Amino acid sequence: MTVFLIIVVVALFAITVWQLSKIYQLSRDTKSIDSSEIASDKDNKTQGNLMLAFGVAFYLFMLYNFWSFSDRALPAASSEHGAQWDNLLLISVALIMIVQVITQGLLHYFAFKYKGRKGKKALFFADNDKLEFVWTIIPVIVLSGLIIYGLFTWSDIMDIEEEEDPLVIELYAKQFSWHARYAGEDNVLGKANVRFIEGANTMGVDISDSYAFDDKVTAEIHLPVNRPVVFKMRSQDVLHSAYFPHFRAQMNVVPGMITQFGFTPTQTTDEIRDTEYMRDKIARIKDIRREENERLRGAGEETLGEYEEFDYYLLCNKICGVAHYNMQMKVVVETEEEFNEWIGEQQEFIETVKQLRDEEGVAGGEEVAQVED
Ligand SMILES: [Cu+2]
Repeated sequence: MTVFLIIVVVALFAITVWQLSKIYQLSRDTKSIDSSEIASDKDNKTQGNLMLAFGVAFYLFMLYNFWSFSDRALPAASSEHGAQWDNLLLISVALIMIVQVITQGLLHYFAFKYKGRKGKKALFFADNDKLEFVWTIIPVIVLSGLIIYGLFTWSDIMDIEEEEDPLVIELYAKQFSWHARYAGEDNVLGKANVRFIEGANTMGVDISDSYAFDDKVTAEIHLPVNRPVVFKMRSQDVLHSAYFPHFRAQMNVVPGMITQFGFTPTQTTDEIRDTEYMRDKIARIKDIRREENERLRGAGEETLGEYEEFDYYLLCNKICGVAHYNMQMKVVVETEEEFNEWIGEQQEFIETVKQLRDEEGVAGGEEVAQVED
């Protein structure tokens, strides 16, 4: 790689020297200019037509992409703030599109219309205050509007109101998996630090902190619908990013600090499975799988399993290493009763503490027993 870069740098340097020497030569002797290097009317016409053709092709390609890939877009948000986020994105993209279509369109059209012609001179004027005012003030107003709107939306989304009694869950990231820790009955997470990682205590929870005893470490995230949830995120090793696409939530997970993001899920897993969008999508995935399986069977290779149903997922959205793509955790949004039933079945961290103390043979049993009462 380094050798390749050195070769590229040397080559670029050689080209620069060659070009410079050419310019030097041209500037010294105007009579020596080869007339084949000066654009003729025919060249200009070709270039002008190409510019117009490229502009048209560009927009046709854009329309084609909208047409054929719009069904790949995410479905309506499954969280309370998601609609706000979608609106912000839609308005930003719409504005960018309008400006883009106008400016790019004019660029190509003008390049075609005002192509060079023999004897034709460009109009020269040094400056135009009115024009400069217009092209400065319009972007200023539009961008300020967008930024202020974005800031309000951001603070609305990031503001977690404690009085809404959010469910507290820790997300613990490491190469290449997620773990979740529910704060338990007291809804307060026990302290944790990577230095405490030992045996079954894979998340480094402080086993001397009594707040940790009722915490529950789980392999899936279950969320009761319509209840605010706050995720407190820690990383064991490198930078990860907790990404819940269907809830429009994403936050970096940074080693050495706790980051957080809160949202309120508004649609249960069962409800989203029952939407038209999801039924179409699943049918499409099943079709692709069926074709692929037929191909694999024909080639005598092992087939893929049957695709079952849609599930929400927590993904990692930072390229954190070789198995980054596989860093995911299932998220189930369910009714409060279903959630209570599920969380009731999860093991409390006190069990892990007991196990660790048994293994160590440390005389900590009494203290643990007290906390249990
Ligand atoms: Cu990751």
